Amino acid sequence: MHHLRTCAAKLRPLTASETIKNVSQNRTAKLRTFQHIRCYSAPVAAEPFLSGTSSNYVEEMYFAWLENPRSVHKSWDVFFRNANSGALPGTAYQSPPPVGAILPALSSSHFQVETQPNVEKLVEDHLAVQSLIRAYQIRGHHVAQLDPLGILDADLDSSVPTDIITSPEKLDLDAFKNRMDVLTVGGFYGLQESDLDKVFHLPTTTYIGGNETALPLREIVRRLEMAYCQHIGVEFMFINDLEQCQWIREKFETPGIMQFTDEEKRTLLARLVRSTRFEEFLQRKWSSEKRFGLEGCEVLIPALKTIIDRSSGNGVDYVIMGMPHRGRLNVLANVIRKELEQIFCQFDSKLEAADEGSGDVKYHLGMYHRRINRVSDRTITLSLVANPSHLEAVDPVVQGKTKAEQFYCGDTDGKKVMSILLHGDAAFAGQGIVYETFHLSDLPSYTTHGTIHVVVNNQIGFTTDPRMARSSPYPTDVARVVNAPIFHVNADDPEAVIHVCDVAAEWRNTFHKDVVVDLVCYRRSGHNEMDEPMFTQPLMYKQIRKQKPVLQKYAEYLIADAIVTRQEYEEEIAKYDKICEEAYARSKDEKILHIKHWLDSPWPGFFTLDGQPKSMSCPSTGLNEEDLMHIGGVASSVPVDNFTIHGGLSRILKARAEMVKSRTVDWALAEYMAFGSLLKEGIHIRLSGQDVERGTFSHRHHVLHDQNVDKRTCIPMNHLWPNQAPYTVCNSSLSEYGVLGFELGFAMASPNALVLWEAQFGDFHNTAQCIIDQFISSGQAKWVRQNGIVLLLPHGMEGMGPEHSSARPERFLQMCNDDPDVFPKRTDDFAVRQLYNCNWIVVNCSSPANFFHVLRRQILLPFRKPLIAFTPKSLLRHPEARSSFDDMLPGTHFYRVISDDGPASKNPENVNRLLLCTGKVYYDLIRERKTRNMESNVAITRIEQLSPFPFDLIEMEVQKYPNAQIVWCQEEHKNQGYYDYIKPRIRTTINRSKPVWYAGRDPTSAPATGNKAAHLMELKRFMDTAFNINAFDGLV
Ligand SMILES: Cc1ncc(C[n+]2csc(CCOP(=O)(O)OP(=O)(O)O)c2C)c(N)n1
Repeated sequence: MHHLRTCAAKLRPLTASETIKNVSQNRTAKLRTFQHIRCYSAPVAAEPFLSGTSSNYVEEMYFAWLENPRSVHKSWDVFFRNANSGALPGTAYQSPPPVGAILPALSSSHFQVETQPNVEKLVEDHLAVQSLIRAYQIRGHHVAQLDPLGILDADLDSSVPTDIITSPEKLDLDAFKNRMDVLTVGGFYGLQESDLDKVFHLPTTTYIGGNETALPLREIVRRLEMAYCQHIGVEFMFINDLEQCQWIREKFETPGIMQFTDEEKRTLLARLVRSTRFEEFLQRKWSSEKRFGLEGCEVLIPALKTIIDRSSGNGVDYVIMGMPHRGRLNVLANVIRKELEQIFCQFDSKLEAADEGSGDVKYHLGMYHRRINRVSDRTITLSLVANPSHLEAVDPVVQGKTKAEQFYCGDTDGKKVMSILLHGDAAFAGQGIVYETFHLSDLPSYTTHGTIHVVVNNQIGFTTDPRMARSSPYPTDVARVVNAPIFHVNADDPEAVIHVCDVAAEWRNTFHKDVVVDLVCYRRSGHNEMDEPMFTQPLMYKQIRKQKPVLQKYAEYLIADAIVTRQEYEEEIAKYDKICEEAYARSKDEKILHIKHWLDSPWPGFFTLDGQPKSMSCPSTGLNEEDLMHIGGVASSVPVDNFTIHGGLSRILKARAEMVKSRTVDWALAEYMAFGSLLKEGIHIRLSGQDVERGTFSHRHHVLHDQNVDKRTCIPMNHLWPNQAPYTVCNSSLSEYGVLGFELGFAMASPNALVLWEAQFGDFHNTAQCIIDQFISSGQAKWVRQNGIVLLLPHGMEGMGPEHSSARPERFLQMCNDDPDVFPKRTDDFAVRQLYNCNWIVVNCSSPANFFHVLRRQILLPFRKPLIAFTPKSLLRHPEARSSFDDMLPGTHFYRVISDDGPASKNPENVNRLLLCTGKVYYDLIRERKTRNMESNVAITRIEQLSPFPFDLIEMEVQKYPNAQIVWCQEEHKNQGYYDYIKPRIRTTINRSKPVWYAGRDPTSAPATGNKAAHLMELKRFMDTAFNINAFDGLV
């Protein structure tokens, strides 16, 4: 009963997405017919034929029958035919004809089919065997011999699945015979020892038969053991695509599939020699240096090389890689092929840095190298992306860069550019960013068409045992969410590793989907070479000490098989050692460390030959009237025919048209103008984030949706100019860490693109803090790598409560590198030079025109810096937050500071208070000033560019109002917002000649009150202080 219910559940009608994705049209139609006619709620008694039958088996048979009705037993054929033609429950089954007639295929087999008078038993046994085959396919990996040390279970579970006829010591094939004893007590599926020599027909869902369509059970089990329970554990049966499952089965089940030529074996040995001897060389020369060696997973190098060789052979010409510390030097030397002397000289502490950068070369800097792949004989570019210590943080960055490189070379399906991500087992399981990155893998605007993930699963994380480090059986289980096949492999079996890597590369080439190679290995030393692992892993390390290195094992095997001689092997070692020694000698001549040689993404032609900006000026960011009008026209229309937009949107577009007519822009239109004009100049624009297409606040509407045709959309921005650059606007998954990392990577690839990430609300940026801290704010200082990414962070205290209010400007400002106590050198190019020297630019614009200019400036600057822009919410619709075309015409530019131009500025000596502020609070202040009739004695100056701080302009402002008290006004709480950043800089500007007073909310822990009345009360108090001329009397 239970079985049939499960069966019924499994044969449920497929959901729409399942049917589209997973089943061919044909099969879907049949399935639906079948589903429609069958009544699964029928009691099991209605189908006595099925009682006790494995539900999996029925499903399997059904799929096999759909593929080819002849592939199943005749009785099943009759059953499914009857069912499909509408037979009532209980009437579909017909007794099968005698065995001689029903198994014609078997008679041609060289195995003897035993006469079986009991047909029911025959059917049952076939069901059992087929269930057994499926059990191996699903659960065989749980018993595969994956741990080279033989002490841990890769799935953290020592038990053997009850339905698999096996026991853990299966490597010894002689012992295997004894294990068939298990059958004597009856296997899970009811098979007996006496069944071992019976011949069974093989279903279409297995390839173990090779050319045979039937095999004795003994042989079936042996072949299943060979395919699934040796040194490779294949996890794939969760994939709900029959074609993909069949493809994998074929790659691992086909008898003799894992065969290598002698030449391939010698290449593999030579690669292991390089990998192993490289680590040994470093150990000999720098025995007290950390190098996060690869010992215990030396096979990683041949593994990666196999993936690259095979992918290159399939047409890939650019591979972008991201990896952690473990084995990084070895990968640089032997996969990317960075000159060895350049690596060795990093160990010289006396090496002088030729350029900025913190000299963090060995474990973090990137690399870019083009060379000929000797196996495919094609040119290949390899890039290793610079990464911080923060494990896995580089994953989305690599994906973004890969996407960008694909985009720029028109590689729409990932045939030319691909990524490889390397992981440690503990980090892969523990870091949430891995999950976030996987979730980008199949999204149209984020997919890189398949990433090959390689896990260096040394079964330990720093000192932590995997049993304390994860709750999932394998460290790789996260990959299951995207239906990526996972190939676990014992890293001490190099040929198994190579086979798996070959299959992984072929998988990507065939299906363009992610795949995981889990190299189950060990770590010969501690976390680094100075670390004592026996403190915490005594037993494991006792075993490791006894462990023969994989090179030695493989060499002995090849020598015994006469594939190489001992002498050849020793010569190979001597040859590589000599290469290392010679490079070592050359490395002594390296006196200067050029970090610029370690760039993962060079921008050819953007800088001068010695890496400097081509100028130290920025042209006007203004635009001619005609272009403004044209962009405005497109922004307020639907540029395609027969396209029905929503009535509300029609009104919005109409209002835009009115604005254009009156030569004004609001925030959304200013952004449109900036984007549209850059597109004309050939600058690609990519705006990504949650709901950015419409805009969280429904102000943007960059993608129009036809109200009558499902999924018909129009992006007017792509209809602006005949030869414009493309505009990409994409709603992202609900991830900040992953998506911001991705966009940062996208922005890395080219300086000629404006890449923007918008947070839904600014406060959400902190779930991407790692990308902000480790890459955006410090990337250039650490890795000499510029990046012009723009962060749009909606910010503002609008009584919405502690969430959604603050984008935490204080955090960004605290990370700015400008010195609060030093007025920068006054030069003619002061403003641009300041930008050149800063780590990022922080702005809070108060007018649409200024926002327009700052966006355009990002591209017109002769260098790239990240831009952090706090963007408004209520100002999006504020009637006063509008700008005239006049403020955007040629000759206009971004204002770092906007001075008061009202009555106060006409008689500055009469001004007794200068209010300095930034962003939206300006509108509250001017309204209040007007209400209080203080327009002639209170001047209000806006600081639009907070960092780098406009020391020069603030100096002028202060000097202009000699009799004024200086008050910094902000709506944020005192310990938040801008005050702590602004105050010391104003003090430096005025040479500490006056106090800088504060008007705003008191310090608090939460960014805002949750009570609207309290919010308004705070605002009133703030205004009272700002406009009370005596507020600071008596205070010093
Ligand atoms: C996000 C993050 N947290 C903590 C660390 C500190 N850390 C460095 S290596 C390491 C262990 C990593 O284990 P695993 O991922 O298995 O890689 P392995 O070193 O074993 O190759 C830890 C916890 C880090 N680098 N990054």
